Amino acid sequence: MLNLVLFGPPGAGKGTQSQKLIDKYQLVHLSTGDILRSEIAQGTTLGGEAKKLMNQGMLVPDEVVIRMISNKLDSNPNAKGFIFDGFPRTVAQAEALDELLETKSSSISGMIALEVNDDELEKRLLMRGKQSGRPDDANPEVIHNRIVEYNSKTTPVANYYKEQNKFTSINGIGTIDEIFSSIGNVIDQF
Ligand code: B4P
Repeated sequence: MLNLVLFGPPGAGKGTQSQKLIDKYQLVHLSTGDILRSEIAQGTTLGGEAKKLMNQGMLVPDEVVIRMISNKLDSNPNAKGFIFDGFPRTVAQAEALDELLETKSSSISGMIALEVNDDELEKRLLMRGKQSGRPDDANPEVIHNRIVEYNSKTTPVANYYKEQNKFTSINGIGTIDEIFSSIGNVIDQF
């Protein structure tokens, strides 16, 4: 099984690259951001709670996203593998993911981190905010909060995978196809 963690700050291009990766490798795409936005759109209780936090640029509680991922793993028993996009975002989520995969006699193949500087991130997210109307992309203060959350809670997740020799970082600036090709080169080494 190919189980890939796509990592990087908000706006690094995880969602963009995931779309291309699922086509090429026939993996199941698990984006916690997409699942949460779908809960919000459906007006569920979980969506209502998540909306308040997401609109401030804060992370949703670990137990909520871990339960969501656990359900998705259970509902795809015949998957060739998974792309974890935007998850894990904390060390507790990374530990829980290892435990969930172990119960399925599987494990993470590797983490690929997209490196993009803060100025470029802000530019991309504000641009998307104008086109998509995503409230967390429309406001520079919220974008700043997301980057702060990333630096304090999510960056340590990279060390978790470095300690397991499963971490590779690549340049996330360039054309979408150039970055996709760099990711493919890393996957070929797994
Ligand atoms: P996410 O939905 O995961 O989104 P993201 O980090 O904003 O974006 P991503 O990196 O996928 O960027 P994209 O490809 O779209 O998170 C949203 C919120 O959900 C979080 O803030 C948090 O509140 C909550 N959440 C989600 N998961 C959670 C978890 N596990 N635990 C707790 N809370 C969680 O690209 C962005 C833009 O850049 C696009 O407009 C794209 O067109 C552009 N772009 C992409 N590649 C480019 C390139 N090479 N050059 C130029 N532009 C590019």
